[in-house]
Amino acid sequence: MISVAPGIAYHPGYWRAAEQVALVEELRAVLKSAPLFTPAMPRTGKPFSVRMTNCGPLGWVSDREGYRYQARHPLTGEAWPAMPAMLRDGWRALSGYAHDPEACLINYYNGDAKMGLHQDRDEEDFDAPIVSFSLGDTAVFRIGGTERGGKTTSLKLHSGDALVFGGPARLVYHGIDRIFAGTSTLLGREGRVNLTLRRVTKP
Ligand code: MD3
Ligand code: FE
Repeated sequence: MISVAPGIAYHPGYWRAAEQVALVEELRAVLKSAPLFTPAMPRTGKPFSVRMTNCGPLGWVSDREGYRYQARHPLTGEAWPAMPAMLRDGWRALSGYAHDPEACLINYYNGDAKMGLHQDRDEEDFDAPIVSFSLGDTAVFRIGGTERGGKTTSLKLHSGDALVFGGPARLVYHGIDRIFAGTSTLLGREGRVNLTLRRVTKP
């Protein structure tokens, strides 16, 4: 484990190759019942370049009405599928938090997708960390401080890496600058999947 900054723990290669394959199999089953959707920016309705879905009791969505967590898929109206046990176990191993996650946001980046610098502040519980897992193509991840416009650093994230953001890092600005398409064969096509495990409500 590498401490990148206070509250940020980096676990390069947390998942072995065979575990990554098993995770992708679990995710294919999740996507069958909860297909990827294209979120839109609040007010403007501008589509994200990243497509998303969720598993677990709650899921994060964004549309013209705003950002929020909800119990159902915005297109199918069905409850989100259960969180795979592997992910829950990863949370238990890495989070240092006594309660299980309620949401796993699944982001899919094609080779052109990116995510602008933002804070994650739609959760009630900022005491719980956020645990992130990367699968597929390598990405350039950018991390700043808790104020917009502060200095930033970047980190390349590879398939199998885990990151934990807690305490003083829970509200840092972060984003994805670019994907290096074709750097991994894990997904059987170009692109990157990022999983973020979140506690939404206070236990
Ligand atoms: C630091 N996802 O879904 S993961 C997101 O790679 C998001 O898809 C990026 O930002 C991705 O909101 C980055 C790393 C990450 C996730 C959530 C955080 C870092 C974080 C929340 C607070 C602080
Ligand atoms: Fe985020």
